Amino acid sequence: MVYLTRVVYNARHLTLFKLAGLSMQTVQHIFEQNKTPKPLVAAINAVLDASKEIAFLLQKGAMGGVLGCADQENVQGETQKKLDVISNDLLKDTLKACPEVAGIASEEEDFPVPANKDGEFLVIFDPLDGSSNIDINVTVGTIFSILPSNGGDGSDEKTYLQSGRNQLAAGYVLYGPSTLLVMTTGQGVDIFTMDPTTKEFVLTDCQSKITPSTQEFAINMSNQRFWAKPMQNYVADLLQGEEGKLGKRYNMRWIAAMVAEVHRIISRGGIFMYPWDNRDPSKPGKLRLMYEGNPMSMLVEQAGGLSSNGDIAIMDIQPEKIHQRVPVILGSKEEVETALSYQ
Ligand code: AFP
Repeated sequence: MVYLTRVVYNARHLTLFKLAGLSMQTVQHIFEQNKTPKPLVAAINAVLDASKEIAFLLQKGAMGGVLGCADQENVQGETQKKLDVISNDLLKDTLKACPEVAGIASEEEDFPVPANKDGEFLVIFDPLDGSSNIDINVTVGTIFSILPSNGGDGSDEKTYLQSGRNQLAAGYVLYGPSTLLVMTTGQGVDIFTMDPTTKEFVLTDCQSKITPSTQEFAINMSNQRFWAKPMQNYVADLLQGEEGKLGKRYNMRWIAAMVAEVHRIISRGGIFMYPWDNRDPSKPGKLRLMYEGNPMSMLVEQAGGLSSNGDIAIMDIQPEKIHQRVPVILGSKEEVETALSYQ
């Protein structure tokens, strides 16, 4: 009976795809179509293999015994969730086993980890972004960025300190009601949905574009008093709606997972901000440049949006440290331009 339901469901699923003008193209078809170099495909596939395991563990939830805290902190002093540690280990082990990968850097690793001496790529990732959402069964995601190793040693932090413009691929796997892969190799942004029966990522939206204007913003309003004056003024004008100088009514969203906020913006437009604030002078913003700011900026720019630290494009920043923090303003082009006009 279950089998029959599945057959009927899959037949209907295929029909829907045909109706939408999309054939059942897997991510591997798209790699071939885009002529993505084979070594890069191997590195991306390693990330995808690990992410499928992570998706499986997340689906098991409390039954898998993986919820809750790990009784340890990462290099940034944040309490790690068990799934932060497990996801990091899954990605680390899978990437180390991939000969094309020279080294990895992760939010959950104090220092870069060398992998293979002749590897062509450095893979930088946030294994589980938005991990405070895990225990409440809300969306989280794996964010990744792939840089050339330039023959460098995967253990040397300096080899990783390349601007976001050097990224060869960037993307995220979103673990929500469905598991999605949103990725770019510099030829636009494609969205794939993981078929729960075959575990294949199937193309469900190609060449996604962010609408240039929006009436939706995302910011953690509880930090308002810590922001710089220009950001306070901009958000005050957003709140004024049609009665203020921006002349339109805005809605607000906050999921506490950048990966989900960026996905909403790619899907229907919006602006996301985690601006500079004065809570801790050693942290100019909460988000991390190398594994949050840069990969998300590549996706946003490839989808026609803008991404800035309030001063310059995030991908133009020359990184100084692997765990460097960065203020972030990104999303619909016109709205980001408006926000930047206040700075
Ligand atoms: P965690 O992965 O540690 O939960 O942090 C998520 C995040 O880096 C980013 O994804 C969110 O946009 C932001 O932090 C949420 O921060 P708040 O705690 O201020 O809501």
